[in-house]
Amino acid sequence: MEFHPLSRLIVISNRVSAGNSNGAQGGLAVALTSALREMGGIWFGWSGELTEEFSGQVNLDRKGGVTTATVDLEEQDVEEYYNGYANRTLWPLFHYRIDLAEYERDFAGGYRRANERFAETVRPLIERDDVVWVQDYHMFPLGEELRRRGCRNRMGFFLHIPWPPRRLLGTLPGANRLVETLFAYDVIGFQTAEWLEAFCDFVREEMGARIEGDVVVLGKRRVRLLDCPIGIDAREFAGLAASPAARLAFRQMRDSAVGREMIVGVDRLDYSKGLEERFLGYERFLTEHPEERKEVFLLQIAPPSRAAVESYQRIRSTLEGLSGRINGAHADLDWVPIRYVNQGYPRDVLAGVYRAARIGLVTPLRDGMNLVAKEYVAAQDPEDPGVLILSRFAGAASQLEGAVLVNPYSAEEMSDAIMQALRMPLSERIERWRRMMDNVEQQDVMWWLKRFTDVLFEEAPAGNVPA
Ligand code: ADQ
Repeated sequence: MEFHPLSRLIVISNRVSAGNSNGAQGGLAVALTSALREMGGIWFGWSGELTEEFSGQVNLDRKGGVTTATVDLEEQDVEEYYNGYANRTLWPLFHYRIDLAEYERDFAGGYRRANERFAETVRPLIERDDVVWVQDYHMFPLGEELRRRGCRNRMGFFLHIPWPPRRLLGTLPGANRLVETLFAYDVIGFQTAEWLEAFCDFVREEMGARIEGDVVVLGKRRVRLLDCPIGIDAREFAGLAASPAARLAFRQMRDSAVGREMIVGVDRLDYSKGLEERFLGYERFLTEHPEERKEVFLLQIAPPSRAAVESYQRIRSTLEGLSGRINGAHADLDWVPIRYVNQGYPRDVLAGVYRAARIGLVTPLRDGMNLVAKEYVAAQDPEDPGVLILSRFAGAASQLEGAVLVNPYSAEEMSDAIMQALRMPLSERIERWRRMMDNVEQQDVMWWLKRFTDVLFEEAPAGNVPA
C-alpha cells in the first residue's frame, strides 16, 4: 500500500517497542510497528531507562525496519509522570474508576515536565514536511508543547482508551486545562463513536466549544474529530495460527484438555479487564450447571503489568485468592476448573492457544477497543470456529456483532453466555464467526492507519489558524 510518499511520519508514544513483535506487548506496539514499516519515519518515546540527570540525549536505533529515537528519564519523572499521572490518575479515571484515581499535584507537575522534556528532545528531529502523530493518554499536552516550540506541522492525536463521561472527568483537578491542550492538534481520533461523543459532550458543556459536524471549534482552533477503531494485522495473525509453534501449542492444549472444552482469557493483569468478575461469572456457571462442570475448564493467561502501582499489586493478590478459592471449592482428582497463569507468551503460541479454545472470554469492564477479541477471531479454524463472548463495554463490541455480548458486571449473564456458547451448533458458530472475521479482516490495522492518516494529511479545516 502506498502512503503519502513525500512526508515522513513521526510517531510519538510513551514506549517504543518496534521490531519486537514476538514478545508479550501491548496491542499498540504491534499496530505501530506494522504502520511505520509501511510509511517510513521515526518512532520516538521513552527508552524505559533511567538517568541521574535528564540530558535530552537521543538514542537512535533501527529495529525491525523502523527507526527509533528514545530518551532516558529521571526516576522522579517516571514516578510522577508514568506511574503517577498516567497510570494512577488518568488510566483509572478514563476507565470510569474514580475510586482508584489519585489526584496529586506532584503527579500533574511531573506529567507536564515529562511532556516538556519529550517536546524539547523530539523537536529537532521533526522536519518541515513531516506529519506528527501522538499516541495516547501519556501525552495529551505534547502537541501544545511542540507548538510552543514553533512546530507548524500537521499533528494528530489518537486516544487508545475510552473517553470518560463528563461528570467523571469533571472530578479531575485541572481537567479543562488538560483537555484544552488537545486543541493544539489538527485531528483527534477515538476508538469508537461513543468515546468521541463523550469528548464532544465535555468540551461543549464544560468549555463552551462548538461542534460543527466532525469539527470542534474552540476559540480560534478548529479540530477534526474522527472515530477510528484500531484493528490487528489479521492476515499475519491467521498465518501465525498455522505456524509450527501454534500447532504445537494447539496440540498440547487439546491433549491436556482430555476431551474437555477450553475457555480462554488472555489479558494484561489490569483491573479494567474485569478478571475478578470473569472468575465470579465462571464460578456461577459451575454452580448453576453442575452437570457441565467437568466438561470445561478456564485457562486464564494474565501477565503482570504496572507492578509498581499499588492497585495492580492488589488485583494480583485478589485474583490469586479468588482462583484458589474457586479451585479449592470445585476441583476434583482429575479436574481443576481454573488454570491461572501469570506469564506472557509469544504471539504464535497464543494463536495456537486461542485456536484450541471453544470459547474466548473477553469481558473487560471498560476497554478502548480490545485486540485480544480480534486476535481470538483471527486465530479460529474456519471450519470449526470457537465462540467469542465479549463485554458490551469493550470498544470492539461495536464492530464484532457476531460475538455473544454480555454485561460483565452480571455473573448470571456471564454464566448464561457460557452455556449458550457450549450448546451453540456448528452452523451458528460458523455464521457468527464469518461476520466477525469479515470485520477483523476488512477493518484491520492498515485500514485504521489509512483512515487516520488520510484525514491527518488533508488540509486543515477551512478558516483554521495555526496553534
Ligand atoms: P491493552 O489494554 O494492552 O491496550 P489489548 O487491546 O487487549 O489491551 O491488547 C493487548 C495485547 O497484548 C494483545 O495484542 C495481546 O495479544 C497481548 N497480550 C495480552 N496478554 C498476553 C500474554 N499473556 N502474552 C502475550 N501477549 C499478551 C490498549 C487499550 C485497548 C486497545 C489497545 C490498542 O487498553 O483497549 O485495544 O491499546 O489500541
